[in-house]
Amino acid sequence: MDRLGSRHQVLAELRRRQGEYVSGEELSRKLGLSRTAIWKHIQALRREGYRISASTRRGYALLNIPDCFYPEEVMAGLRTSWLGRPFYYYDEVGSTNQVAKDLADAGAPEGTVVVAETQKSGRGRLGRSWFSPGGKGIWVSTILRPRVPPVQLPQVSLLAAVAATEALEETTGLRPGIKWPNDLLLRGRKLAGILTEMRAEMDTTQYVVVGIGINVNLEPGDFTPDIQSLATSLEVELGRRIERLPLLQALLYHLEGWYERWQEEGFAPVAQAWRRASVTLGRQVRVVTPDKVYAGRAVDIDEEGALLVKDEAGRLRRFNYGEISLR
Ligand code: BTX
Repeated sequence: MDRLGSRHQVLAELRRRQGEYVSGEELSRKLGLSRTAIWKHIQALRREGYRISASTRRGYALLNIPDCFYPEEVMAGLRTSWLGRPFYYYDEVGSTNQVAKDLADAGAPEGTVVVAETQKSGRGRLGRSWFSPGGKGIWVSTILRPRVPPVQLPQVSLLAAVAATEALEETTGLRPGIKWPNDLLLRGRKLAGILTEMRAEMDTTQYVVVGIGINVNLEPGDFTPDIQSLATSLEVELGRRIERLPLLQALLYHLEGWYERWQEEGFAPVAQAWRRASVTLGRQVRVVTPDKVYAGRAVDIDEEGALLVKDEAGRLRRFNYGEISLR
């Protein structure tokens, strides 16, 4: 057994009996390791942020696991059947979407997930950037290989927004509104964003990378001045720290569920859930496209996920992508 493997075994044993003391002798016997080796593993785990009590008489007890996305912690409570396998965890990357795209280009399977504590050049849509400070949010990308033609791919962004809303509601009780196509807002401020990037040829989809960023434990002073008045976080809204691990696990669970449902039943159920969570429909909006700005009332999304906007003259326009502001 290599060093990392035996450290995982020590952790697994302590986790199985979390809060209880397990004697060094018992661990040593069960895992076939010397008492000194066990002590070294305990020290390494403590350096990673695990709170472990050590008593000469009683042994070791796991008191607390760190709020990090260590693969063994994510896997321990993951309710998905395929999403999250394999799971890549980084302390720091440029962009998890870029890492996921490189992996997908190299043949990584559907279900691959990439998570980082910090992104140095996190990306937003249309060449914008996404502020992703260390340990304060969920910065995650997933590789999906849907069996649909590329025209249907914008629907993946909408289903991801629905999944994220449900995961947030399940773990925090908050229910963000979705601004078309996939911004999650609380009190009109951006809590989370979604960036989907794809590789497709003619009418075949190779892969879609769904990148989701959720502001979890950012405090007001953490935001950069340019986004301070536009952005929010769960901590700001709830006035307390939120554990990120169960939220990531819920996010992957709901994303897998909605993705499977979409593949089996098509877009209709996604559209229905999206409409319920939408803060866009029924509102006066301005749609900014590269060549023009259109004003009108957002009336619906169509069967492909495009936004339908009716102007004052009663003309209906359809937008596949673009940027809207709510008025
Ligand atoms: P977006 O283009 O809708 O939003 C980007 C805009 O939002 C920025 O121009 C800025 O005004 C504002 N902004 C930047 N950072 C934040 C933040 N942390 N909270 C609120 N507002 C912010 C939304 O793009 C898509 C974001 C996807 C982010 C994920 S994180 C994991 C994955 N990897 C990656 O590089 N991007 C995705």
